[in-house]
Amino acid sequence: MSKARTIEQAYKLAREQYAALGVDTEQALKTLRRVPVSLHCWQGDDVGGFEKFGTELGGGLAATGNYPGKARTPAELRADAEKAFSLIPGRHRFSLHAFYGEFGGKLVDRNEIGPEHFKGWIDWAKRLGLGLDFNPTFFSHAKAADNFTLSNADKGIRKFWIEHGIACRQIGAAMGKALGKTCVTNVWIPDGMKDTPVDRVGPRDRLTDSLDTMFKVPVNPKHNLDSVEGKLFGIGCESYTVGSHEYYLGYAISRKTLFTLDTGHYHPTETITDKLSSVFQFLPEILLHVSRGVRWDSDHVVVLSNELEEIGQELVRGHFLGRTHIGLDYFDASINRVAAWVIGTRNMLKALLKAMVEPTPTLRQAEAAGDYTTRLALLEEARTLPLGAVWDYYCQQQGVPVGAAWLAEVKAYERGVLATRK
Ligand code: RNT
Ligand code: ZN
Repeated sequence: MSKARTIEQAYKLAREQYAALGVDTEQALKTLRRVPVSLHCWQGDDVGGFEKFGTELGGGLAATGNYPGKARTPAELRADAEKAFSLIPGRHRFSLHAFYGEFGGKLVDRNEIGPEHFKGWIDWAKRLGLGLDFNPTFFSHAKAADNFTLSNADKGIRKFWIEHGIACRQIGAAMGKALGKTCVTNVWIPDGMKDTPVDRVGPRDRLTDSLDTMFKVPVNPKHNLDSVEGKLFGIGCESYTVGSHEYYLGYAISRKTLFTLDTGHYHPTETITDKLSSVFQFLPEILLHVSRGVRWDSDHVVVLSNELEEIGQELVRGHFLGRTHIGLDYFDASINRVAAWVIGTRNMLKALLKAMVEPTPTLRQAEAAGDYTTRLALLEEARTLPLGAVWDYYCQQQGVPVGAAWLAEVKAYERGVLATRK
C-alpha cells in the first residue's frame, strides 16, 4: 500500500472509532482549518531585532544557546519563517516586534517608526496570505536600561515610550488594513525592581496614566486591537513587577482592551487553564502567549503537555475559539530555530485537535448526573484514542509533511541555507 493510502486507511478506522463515541472527526478538521496561530518572529533570531543601534537583549528576557544559523536580516528571517509555514498545516499569522522593522541602515529611534518600516513585512504577508500581529518593543534600548519605561519617574522617558506605543498601534492598524485581517498589538513592558520597593503605588499610577494617554489616540478596531500582558517577574525584576496580572486584568476590564495570558507568567504550579473561563466572564476577547516555563519563565519550546491539552480543552469546550487570538511566545537558541517554530505550532494545533475530537457531550452528561466515576474513566480512556491517525490525515490533506517527515526538510534547509550563515 502507498504511504498516502495507509494514512487514509488508518484515518478511516480512527474516524469510525470516534464516531462510535459520537465524535465527528470531519467536522473537527473543518473547524481546525479555520484556527490561526500567530508564530512569533523572535524565535527566529533569539529576540535580536534589526535596529542599527541594537543593544543587548534586555527587559529581564534571556535566550540561551548558540545554535548556528540564526537569521541576521529581515530577508533571512522571512525565508526561515516561510520554511516553517510550509511544514505546518493550515493558514496562520506572524507576530512582529517593533525592532524588527526595516530601517535601511538608518538610526530610527523607537518613537519615530512608522508603517513604511514594515512595508517589506506587509508585502511578504500578503504574498503568503498571512495575517500580521504586532508588539511595541519596550526593552533592549538605552531608555529602558533601568527597567522602567511607561512607569518611569522621568516624564521625558515616559513621553518617549508613550510615543512608541502610539506609533506601534498605528503600524498595527496599517498592517490590519493592508491585509484585511485585524492585527492584535500586544503591550508588554519590563518595568519592575530587583529588590523590594518601598513605593509600589507610584509606578502603577504612572503606568495607568501612560497607558491611558497611549490608548486615547483612536485607532480603527477593525484594523487593530490592543492587548495588555502582565507578568510575575523577570530577571533583575524579581521583587516587583509594575504590570502584574491583577494590574492588567483590572486595566483590560475597565478600559475594554484585550488581555494577554502568557502561560509562563505565573507561579510554577499555577496554569492558565482555570483562568480562561473566569476572564471570559468579563472580557470579550483575549490573546494567548503560549510558552513553556521550566522551573521559571524560561520560554522553552511548546510541547504537547497536559497543560497545553487542558488549554485546548478549555477553548473548545467553552466555545472560546472565536474570542481567542492564539500566539506563541518562546525563544530557544539551543536547537534549530525553524524546527522550534514547527514543533511548537504543530503541538498547539494537535492540542486543539485533541480537544475537538473529545466525546464532550458524553462527559458532560456524566458530570451533570454526578457520575464522576464515569467522567474520570472516560477522560482517561480518551487520552489514548487514535488522535495520531486523524492528525496525520489532516497534514496529508493540507499538503504538509506527515509525522516526523518535516524534520528531514528542516535538516536539508539547515545544510543548504542556515549553514552558509557564518
Ligand atoms: C515577556 C513577555 C513578552 C515577550 C515578547 C518578546 O516576558 O512574555 O511577551 O516574551 O514580547
Ligand atoms: Zn509573552
